[in-house]
Amino acid sequence: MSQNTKASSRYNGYCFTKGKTDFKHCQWLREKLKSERRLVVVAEQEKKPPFPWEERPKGCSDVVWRYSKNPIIPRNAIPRSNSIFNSAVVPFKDGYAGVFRVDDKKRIMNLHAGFSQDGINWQIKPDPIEWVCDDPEIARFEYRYDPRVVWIEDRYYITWCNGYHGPTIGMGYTFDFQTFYQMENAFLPYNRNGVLFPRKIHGKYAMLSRPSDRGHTPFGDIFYSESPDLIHWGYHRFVMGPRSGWESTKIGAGPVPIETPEGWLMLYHGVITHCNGFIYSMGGAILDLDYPWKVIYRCRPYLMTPTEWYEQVGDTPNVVFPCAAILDPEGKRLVIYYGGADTVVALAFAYLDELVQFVKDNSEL
Ligand code: BMA
Repeated sequence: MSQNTKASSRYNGYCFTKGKTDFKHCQWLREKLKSERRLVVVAEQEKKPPFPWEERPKGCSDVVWRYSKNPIIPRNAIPRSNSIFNSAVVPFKDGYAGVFRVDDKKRIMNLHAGFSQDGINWQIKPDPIEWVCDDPEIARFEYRYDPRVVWIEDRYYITWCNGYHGPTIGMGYTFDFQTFYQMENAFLPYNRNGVLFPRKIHGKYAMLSRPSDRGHTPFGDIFYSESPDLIHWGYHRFVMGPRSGWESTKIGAGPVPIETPEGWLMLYHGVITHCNGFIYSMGGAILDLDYPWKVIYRCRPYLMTPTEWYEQVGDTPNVVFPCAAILDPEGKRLVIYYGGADTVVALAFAYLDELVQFVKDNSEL
């Protein structure tokens, strides 16, 4: 991957100095590019895409609020889809790109690439991603779902729940959202909700995951693991587990953790078992920047629970399942992409500083 593309993508929204939510590092990068006479690239970077955003509605006091035109992606957005949900997007070139969970009309779960100018109106490719992979054992398809996407160093990495004799964490990467390369599965089955951190920690790649079972898993804790090469994983550490109320059955990491001065903001899903089944809500915690298995704050109330028709009615009622969050170029506004009722994709918004403060003010460890 060329330095040019690397620089451009870093500038486009995922760039922080250690422990600070600002863009000083990017400023530095910009100056460096200028001095290296790669001004064309800098000019390109300045074509910032519109940020998907809507202000908090009047009278609403929630720290996270929903987009008034939700859902943004209906279940039938492409001819083959039964449902499109639990999907991940990132800033890309002068717009956005993403990897979408599409369950087709045979009810096969697979991943599709998609593109958008504004982060709200999406064109999803009609056919699933075909992965380039040298090893037929790994390339063999069972199912793929619940992707996360993150820019690390020089490319976009994708993690997802991959069928390999049961669910485990599949991994791959792309430079351009056209050609996708599949890597080794990160862990043994059974595991779900593999979420990479956006930078190395102590010189190692880092991932959150949720060991599980073959079925609808009535348990689940979040663990942290490290790797020198994104293939061999170890140094496994317990992060946190379920606790009473809305997160009493199981929990799992959601979007890629967001680096803030207070620590890594981890949005996650928590599940309670009701008479009618599971209810999936979204919660928030802040993890230590250097030792992310140490939980510094954990918000006691949920941040969002299914209350709207597109969260309560669908193939699986009562599901809010966040898989991506993008911070605006100023590091202030956050847009969260989540699946509604295992059927559609929806948006929610928050101010990062308010959200961090809310998690702190309402924290119980
Ligand atoms: C989990 C996963 C998610 C899904 C959720 C609610 O186990 O299968 O894809 O959104 O259940 O059904």
